[in-house]
Amino acid sequence: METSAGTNPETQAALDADRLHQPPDPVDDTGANTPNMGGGLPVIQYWAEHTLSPEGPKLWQALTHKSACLSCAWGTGGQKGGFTNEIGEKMQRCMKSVEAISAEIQPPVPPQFFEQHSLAELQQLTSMEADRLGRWSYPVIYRAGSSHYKRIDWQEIYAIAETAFRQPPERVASYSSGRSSNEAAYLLQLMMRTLGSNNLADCSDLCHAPSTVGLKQMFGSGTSMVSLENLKQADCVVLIGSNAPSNHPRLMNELIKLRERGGKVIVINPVIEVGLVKFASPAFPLKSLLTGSDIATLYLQLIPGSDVALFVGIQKSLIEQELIQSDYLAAHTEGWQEVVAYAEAADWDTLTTTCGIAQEEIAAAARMIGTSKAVVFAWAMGVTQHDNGVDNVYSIANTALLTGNAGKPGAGTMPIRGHSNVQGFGSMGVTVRLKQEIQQALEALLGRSLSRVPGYDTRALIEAADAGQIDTLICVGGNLYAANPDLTQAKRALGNIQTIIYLATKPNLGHFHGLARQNTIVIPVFNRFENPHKTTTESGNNFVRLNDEGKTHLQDADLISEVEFLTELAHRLHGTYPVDWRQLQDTKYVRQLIAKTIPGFEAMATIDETKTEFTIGGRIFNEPQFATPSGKAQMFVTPLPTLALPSLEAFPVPPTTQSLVLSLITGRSYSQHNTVVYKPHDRYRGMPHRNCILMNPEDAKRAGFQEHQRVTVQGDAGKLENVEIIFGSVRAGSALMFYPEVNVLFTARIDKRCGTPAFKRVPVVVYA
Ligand SMILES: Nc1nc2c(c(=O)[nH]1)N[C@H]1C(S)=C(S)[C@@H](COP(=O)(O)OP(=O)(O)OC[C@H]3O[C@@H](n4cnc5c(=O)[nH]c(N)nc54)[C@H](O)[C@@H]3O)O[C@H]1N2
Ligand SMILES: Nc1nc2c(c(=O)[nH]1)N[C@H]1C(S)=C(S)[C@@H](COP(=O)(O)OP(=O)(O)OC[C@H]3O[C@@H](n4cnc5c(=O)[nH]c(N)nc54)[C@H](O)[C@@H]3O)O[C@H]1N2
Ligand code: SF4
Ligand SMILES: [Mo]
Repeated sequence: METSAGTNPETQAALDADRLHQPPDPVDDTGANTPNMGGGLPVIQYWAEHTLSPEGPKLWQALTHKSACLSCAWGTGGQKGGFTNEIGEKMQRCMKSVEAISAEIQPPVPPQFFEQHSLAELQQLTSMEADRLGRWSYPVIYRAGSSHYKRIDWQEIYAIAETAFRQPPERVASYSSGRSSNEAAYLLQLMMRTLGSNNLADCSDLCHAPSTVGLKQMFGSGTSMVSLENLKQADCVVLIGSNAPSNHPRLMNELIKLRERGGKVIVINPVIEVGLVKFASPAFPLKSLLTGSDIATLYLQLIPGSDVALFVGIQKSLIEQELIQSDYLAAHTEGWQEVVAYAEAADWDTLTTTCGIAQEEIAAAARMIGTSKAVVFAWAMGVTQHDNGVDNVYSIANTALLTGNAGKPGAGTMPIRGHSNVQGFGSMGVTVRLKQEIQQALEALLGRSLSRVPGYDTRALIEAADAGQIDTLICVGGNLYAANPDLTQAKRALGNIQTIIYLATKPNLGHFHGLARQNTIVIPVFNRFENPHKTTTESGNNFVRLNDEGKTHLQDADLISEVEFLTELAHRLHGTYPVDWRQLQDTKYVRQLIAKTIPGFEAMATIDETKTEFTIGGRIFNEPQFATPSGKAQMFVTPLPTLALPSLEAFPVPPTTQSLVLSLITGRSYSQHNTVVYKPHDRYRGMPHRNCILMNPEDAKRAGFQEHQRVTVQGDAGKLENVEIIFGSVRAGSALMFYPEVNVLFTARIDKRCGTPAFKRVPVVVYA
């Protein structure tokens, strides 16, 4: 096994002896043979090997449990069975779901483990090794000055937590990641806001916040306006900055079906992702599995960070080809004149050199969009993780509006959301941008106003902690440490916080590196299919799932549900104000409270009886009547980005003959879930281990590098050494590496309107 951080041999031996739960590897580990399509037989092989292995029965139990898939926000599973999508179609579970469940059904971390392994040893672990330690199954504490994590009992946990949360509300904060339930999310924000704190940082700050902010301003609603039914009526999909074959595999079924009915797919991505060219879906065993289905009709391999220039170019071409819908614009939008004027005035040379796409190709894309009947614009992190992420979103939605593709069936804007319940967290009020309606409802519940002190989003939280302004932090899931840019700062910042409480299912790097100044507590929690009570979640398409209660496979374990922990802590802090917190341990009452205070969730009040999963009201627009005060969509001019990279002199590198400044895309391999690595290699991109840089062969040639040469990659915050060069189809001038490891390299710029870091265009120098 390749380990980039170089685990010391002793730790490695101890860990191996303890049991590294390593499921059989279905694919070629060398990464040498890259497939010519995404999906395909390796996926079936993975399914077969896992479901027939000793873990098989547990896996099937989880797969068939009536709950939403843990992995992505496409939202497969729920009351109609684990394999069913939102409109009742079967066979919708993908391999990523199996991957996620396999990690959850690992054996527990053994009872004596933390006595035998010091923190120093644990800090040597890679992400994958940390995950493979097993499931957290009893609570532990790390006290400053100690060498080991130690078991702790519940009385002491509550005593420490209660004291910690009695600090001034501005100095208390939470962070959350979108895997927990709506009920846990709702309780978290209610507990925090009752304390007087708005510090509700969430992983969405690092993710789709630009979509939420941009779409809310334009349409009055920050989520997708497209339902799954609607997507089925589209005859064109523009897929921007998304690696859906890996991160939202079931979206690929929809693209295959769209192509089969004669529709078109325009892919906009600086990397040629093999699965976006051709994808073989197990859902179409005869038609597609062996030969693969064509996905992209047109693939625009733009320069990273230049999406605004490309979309203004498309707008300009739509105007030139007389394909804009002036009647629609006049009737249903505001601000369109400025957007049209800006595109008209833009200079073709500037547009094409900024985005690196020829005018003819831009014109072809415009023609496809302008002549299709119903176009869906879908996007993910390639759009949002930039310092102009909100502009990217505006420019896409402007293009939708110019062609009348918002507010009709089969068309609209569709951010492809990340974590399986990240959108639910936002809906429940876990956000620093609380909707006014929710604020009013909560103020009525509390009988007083909420604090007006603005809350810290994720980056602001790290900055505040770095400045010594945070005493207490509760993390409901996630890996705050490794998800952030500049890991040195993240570690230092967390180290300034007196008390950190992590609620988690599995160990991750954050539990060993993100340590508090005084006490770090890790509380083991049930996952979605194990909770002793019902929960709900929300998909990226605004569909609310009801998840049945379940059981854990962990024997003699001391786990708690997130809901139980949060209500007990809130009870100790707030008594019975403004609600009887302990009564809320029956989650039915939380759902009733949600129905009363969260707009669009009225059906939640009776979901326990009706078992009817539902689409949230007021979000899917089938008519061009939007949720803005005027009912019209608001359009905004999007300034073109300036994409110059710093020169070599800006980096602290030794004099060298061979070097190259590149813009680095950081993202996910085909075998990881965010900061959690499942397999070291990425077979679809031909990267045999984590410590690789995917580079354009022309760039390499220019700097005199060979493939497989080992180089140093240096950013403004740190460097990674011994990085192997792998040639791939990445746009010249850019390169790709994997997070979380790559987060040591840089301090990211952020888009100030939403706090989201520019993870996708990181200036680095590569040198021999
Ligand atoms: N299996 C699996 N599923 C997941 C996750 C996971 O880690 N593993 N994570 C979940 C989460 S939280 C999220 S947010 C999503 C992430 O899903 P994605 O957004 O698909 O994930 P990324 O790996 O960040 O890939 C972003 C894509 O954007 C492209 N890109 C980079 N820069 C640019 C640019 O400037 N412009 C354009 N147009 N494209 C660009 C990259 O080449 C890449 O193909 O997936 C969710 N689902
Ligand atoms: N360089 C770079 N950095 C990035 C990104 C990037 O593309 N590039 N992407 C960003 C994005 S889009 C995101 S969303 C963030 C992700 O950031 P996070 O959401 O903070 O990180 P995850 O790795 O998803 O968190 C995984 C951990 O969640 C815990 N967990 C899993 N299920 C549950 C549960 O049911 N309950 C509880 N309590 N805990 C659970 C487990 O302990 C697991 O180890 O990373 C961001 N960071
Ligand atoms: S597409 Fe997403 S939600 Fe559906 S099964 Fe796959 S990982 Fe789960
Ligand atoms: Mo995300």
